[in-house]
Amino acid sequence: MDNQFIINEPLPFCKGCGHTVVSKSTEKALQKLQLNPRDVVLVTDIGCHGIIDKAFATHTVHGLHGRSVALGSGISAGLDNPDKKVIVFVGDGGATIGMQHLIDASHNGFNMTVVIHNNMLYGMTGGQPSEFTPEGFKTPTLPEGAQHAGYDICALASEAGAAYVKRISAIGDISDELAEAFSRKGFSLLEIMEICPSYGVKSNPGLKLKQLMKNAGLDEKVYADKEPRAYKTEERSETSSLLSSKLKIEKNYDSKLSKPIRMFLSGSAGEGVQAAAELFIRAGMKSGLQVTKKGSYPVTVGVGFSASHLILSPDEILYSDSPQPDVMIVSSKDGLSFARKQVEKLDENKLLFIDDSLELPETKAKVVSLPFREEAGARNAMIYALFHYLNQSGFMPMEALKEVFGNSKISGNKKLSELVSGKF
Ligand SMILES: Cc1ncc(C[n+]2csc(CCOP(=O)(O)OP(=O)(O)O)c2C)c(N)n1
Ligand code: SF4
Repeated sequence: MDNQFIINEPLPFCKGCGHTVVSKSTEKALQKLQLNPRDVVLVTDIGCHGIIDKAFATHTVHGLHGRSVALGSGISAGLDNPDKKVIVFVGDGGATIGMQHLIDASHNGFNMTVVIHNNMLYGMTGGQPSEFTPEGFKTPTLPEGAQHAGYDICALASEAGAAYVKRISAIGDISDELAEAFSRKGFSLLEIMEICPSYGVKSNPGLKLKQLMKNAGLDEKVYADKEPRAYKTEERSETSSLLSSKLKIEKNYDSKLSKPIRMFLSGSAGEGVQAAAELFIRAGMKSGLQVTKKGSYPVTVGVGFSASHLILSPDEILYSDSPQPDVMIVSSKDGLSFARKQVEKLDENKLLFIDDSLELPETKAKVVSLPFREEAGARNAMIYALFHYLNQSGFMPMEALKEVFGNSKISGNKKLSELVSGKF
């Protein structure tokens, strides 16, 4: 069904959570506006409300805590397309953390709707107060109740220049209110008040949402309804696409690949794993393949493991993760401790290239154990292992990899260059 927006039920929230009301009403509102899921970008934040993105058939982007508004602003500015709808979901926790983004987005008039799920506490982490927690409202970590009033985000966003701002409560069907906000041009914001059944209700027994809003002066009303200040970027026509450098890669070779290959490369930070992965997929592109690359490394850059998930495919790649790699290449101790579990799960149809200095975990995979580090040096072990893998698999021409290697900085390493031209 073209206008089905929620494709995974039951929804992932606790019983009675207002987030369910918002999600279901969002689907209904989008249906009322006759939007196609492909024309909607739903940007979610960290928090309970954010786990909904798995259920939505729209485009979805899951941001860091407090950054969904910034991401939505960038998407809206980059799209600059009135036929596409950018919707941002954020909690009161995320709105607290990313307050400046909210104020800036209101001020700049980005074309999007922000839906604040204000349950007056940080739900996902067990009920800490946010800067939206009203005076006297108790939470599990603040049993004496908040000392002063929380932010009135509706007043702040209106003051900053938002075109449309309204506060409502998550009771009953709120699809009309959501549809109204979604249909506005420029920046619109809907603050939806809820009490989290798991932490808010338990900490404030008997408290009714409407009564609480009344006492706190959180009126259910329209705060701003004015001409949009639509964001326009002057540089747009002169700025080249972020992908343009990649798009210049021309196909000069043919690949024999008939089905996708999923690869998992795992080594150490500072040992050229990402650079090697990049060269390999460039060679893939030169051979007419579709490719994806996803890097994984610890938050502290430059230490520990560095891993890269690659897919090379003769056809379009619709899912870019590679939970079950066909080939794993492990080039260092850090890489092995990160990838060990995955190595142990490999079956007899999979291939493992591993440096021969490493202790071999139990695995059913076919193993190729060679002295990559000793022969090419730690810094070049991964690219050297990739040359070996291509030599064995032959799914694309060695010349493609040699060409991208030759044009890269890595080929400046004399020892490696001699090894590559001597062996392959
Ligand atoms: C920058 C940052 N700080 C803290 C956390 C930990 N954290 C994860 S979810 C969460 C609470 C989310 O609360 P809220 O945004 O109000 O959403 P809700 O869970 O109530 O829907 C926190 C603090 C984090 N992920 N990132
Ligand atoms: S913890 Fe609270 S906010 Fe999170 S899903 Fe449960 S009821 Fe909703």
